Amino acid sequence: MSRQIVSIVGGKDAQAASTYESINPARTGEVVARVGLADAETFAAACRTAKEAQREWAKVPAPVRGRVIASIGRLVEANTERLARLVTEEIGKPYAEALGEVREIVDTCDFFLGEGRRLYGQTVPSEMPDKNLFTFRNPIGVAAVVTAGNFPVAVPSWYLVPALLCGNAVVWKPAEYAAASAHALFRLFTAAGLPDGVLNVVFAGGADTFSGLERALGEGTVQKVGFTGSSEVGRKIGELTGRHLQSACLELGGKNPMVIMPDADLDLAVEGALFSGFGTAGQRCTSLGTVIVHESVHEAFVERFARAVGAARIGDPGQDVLAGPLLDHKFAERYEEYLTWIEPHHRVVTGATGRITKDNPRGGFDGGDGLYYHPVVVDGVRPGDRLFMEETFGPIVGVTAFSTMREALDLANLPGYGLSSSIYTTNPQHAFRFREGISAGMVSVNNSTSGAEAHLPFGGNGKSGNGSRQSGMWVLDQFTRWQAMNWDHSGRLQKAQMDVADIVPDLDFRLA
Ligand code: UN1
Repeated sequence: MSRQIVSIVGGKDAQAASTYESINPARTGEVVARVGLADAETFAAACRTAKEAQREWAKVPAPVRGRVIASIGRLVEANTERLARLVTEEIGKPYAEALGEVREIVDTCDFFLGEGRRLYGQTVPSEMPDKNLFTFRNPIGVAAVVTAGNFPVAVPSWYLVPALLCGNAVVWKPAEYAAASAHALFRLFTAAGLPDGVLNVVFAGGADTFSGLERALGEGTVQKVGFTGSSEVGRKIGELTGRHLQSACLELGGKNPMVIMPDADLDLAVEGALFSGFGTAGQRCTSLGTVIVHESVHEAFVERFARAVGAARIGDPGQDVLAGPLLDHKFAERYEEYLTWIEPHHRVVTGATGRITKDNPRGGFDGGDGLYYHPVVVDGVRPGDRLFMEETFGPIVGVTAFSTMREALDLANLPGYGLSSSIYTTNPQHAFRFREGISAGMVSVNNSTSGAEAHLPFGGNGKSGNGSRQSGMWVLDQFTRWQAMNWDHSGRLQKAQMDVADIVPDLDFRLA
């Protein structure tokens, strides 16, 4: 049975200008939800509503806001299976991973419910007597949050939970193709008792969202933009916010490298590459892009990796599979374009490529009408190749060889992204050299490029972002602004830098 959903602004259903059908990518004939899409004005109006609501929400003591976050965590936990099943149905994420995704929301709530009793400011000594200095974290106001649908509930919670805890209101624009999952999460948040207008959800197309955001920034109703998506759109959002002297928290693409040293445990590396590259059908921003393997173990690695990929289960995401279908038609089309980047000097070591169909099956699996694709490993990629340089969201991994650590690092950094990375080695010196030299915001040692824990700083450099970090205590700097206060109780005007006591040292003193 398909759902009908629309945007919710100030606690009320908002007008839709058009309808979008969110489908089940494992059975494309099935409509999961009919989604009413709003126009730019509705987006801007939601930001005005949020601005109004934020004034009162900021007055709620932070520990009480923390209790609301605690309730959100409990509600999500109590609805784990339903929410995970919906995620599987709507974007084809294998159920075990969908459960993990829901767990990530609970973890985020667990972390931030306590932050309600901290949100520490500082007391700082003054350079003058009878004067006290303090710092306070103030909420920023309204955050407009635009999220992708590959993590339709966990990644949004990384923005929503800390933003709300810090006393901000939020206008959230989820991906249309994951709208039902987003709508369910929205309802769990509001069931925790958030006042109307503090959290609003607006379903809208990209162009309407952009012009709605432009209008809202012009009206002064948005003080922070959170965006998870492509580097191309991230650049535009960065430009737009910059023009309005606002900053964006950008979590963009990745071309995440995995370096395999000659001393690595090769079987462990194969297992890591398999999950990094083809778990979630390669559709994480942290998915593996290129394996950079030492020439002495290159052949052995490629042979074992191809074998592991061949044995992996692709299929119904409700079953125990490594990967299900691609997220949506748009992603399938884009992925087919990436396959055209395979060049004559490349060697596909995994057999068939393209969509899994009756004429192009994977063993006994013909894919039905699902958006299933063969996992592909391409050996021999090199600098300059599009496959080597650009993000290829989907189940395709490149392999290249190196001889020295310096060369491995140069290859790993060359594409200019900098989100996640991984090294397989048994030598601590290699691990630390790699950490120092890699441009990525996140480094794994003997582990997958994906699967960051919810309380470490998450974010990238270069084409992967603008240096912003989500998660843990680090994200507090995105959703609060520091305010410095000084209080002089001396009863006279003491001038900073001028009325300061001076203790005169004897700088000519030397030990005999
Ligand atoms: C994303 O794909 O946008 O680290 C986020 C990971 C997950 C989050 C991925 N915890 O792979």
